[in-house]
Amino acid sequence: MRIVFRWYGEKNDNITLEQIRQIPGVEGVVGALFDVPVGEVWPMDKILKLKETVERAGLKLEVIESVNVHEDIKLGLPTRDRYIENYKETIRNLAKAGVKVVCYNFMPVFDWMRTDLAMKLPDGSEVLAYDHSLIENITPEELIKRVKEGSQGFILPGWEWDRLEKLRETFELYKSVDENKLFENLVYFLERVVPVCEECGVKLAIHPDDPPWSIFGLPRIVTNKENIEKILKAVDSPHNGLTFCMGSLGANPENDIPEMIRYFGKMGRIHFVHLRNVKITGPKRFHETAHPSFCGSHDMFEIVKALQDVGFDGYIRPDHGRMIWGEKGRPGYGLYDRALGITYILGLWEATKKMKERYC
Ligand code: DNO
Repeated sequence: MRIVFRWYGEKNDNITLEQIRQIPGVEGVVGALFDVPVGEVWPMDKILKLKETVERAGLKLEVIESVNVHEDIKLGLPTRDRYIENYKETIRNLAKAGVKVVCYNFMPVFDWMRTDLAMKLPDGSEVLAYDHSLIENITPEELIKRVKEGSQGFILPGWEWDRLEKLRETFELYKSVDENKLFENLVYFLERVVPVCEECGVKLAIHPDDPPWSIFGLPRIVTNKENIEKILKAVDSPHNGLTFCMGSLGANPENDIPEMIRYFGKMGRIHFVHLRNVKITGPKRFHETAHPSFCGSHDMFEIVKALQDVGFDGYIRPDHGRMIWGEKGRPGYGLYDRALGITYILGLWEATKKMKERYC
């Protein structure tokens, strides 16, 4: 297991590489270029500059999150081929710079979705929260406004405001794309991109839909074991893998997280893991919490044990944390609670590993 930490770059993050370097166990950062428009090729010079900056701080840049997929690819429009060619070129460039895993998602219009970016917990900390009943009563425009106001001026991953301005048009186009069509469009994309990944040694890792159900009537297809298996088998290559985001999948109590880890882990298809806890408080209603089991609805011991049992040796990062100790920053991506998350994960990892070595 290799621990990495998401970092938004010198201009976009209030957390420094020097701070990240001091968190025990962290080997590298999960980075991205945020100034390249979605669909365009990531230029080699910009990738190399990011790599140099990261390496100068004694860290590695082996995981990218995300190279976002252009909406025309998800919609299956005739223009998609141009964007797929660009995607392939980006993968080649990233491989040349030593990147091993590329995380992406295939969620229509919106990336991750929350209805509150700063819900207060009784201890005074703030977390991201979701309540589906609120989504049912507001328009997508109102929701975007809410998220923008809660962003505190930070770029939020996957929420490109200019792209979201064309909302009406995009929703119109999605009227003819149901789950089957979206799946076909994903397979079309994978059939063309995975061979390039095989050639240059990059592992593609799809991120589950967050939350794992349809919102505003849009199709979502990376939501449970059955759907994920279908995607992995449609293009049956180890380079067509998964970012196992347990918080996303874990918002639906029907997803048995340790079992899914065992299943996809044994297939060798989990390349990247996001660990965080959520507290499910009702149907399609949850809020995020600190990482430990007693804070949320998930047994983190069982989850780490499942990773240990399948011999997981890929990358793992703490996912969203709370805002604590007066820290101001990008919602979900503060320094302190994610660092606490890492030490907790390290503790569980050491314990499950030694138990296995000594008692099994
Ligand atoms: C949110 C993140 C997502 C994730 C993308 C991957 O905080 O987990 O934005 O990076 O869905 O493409």
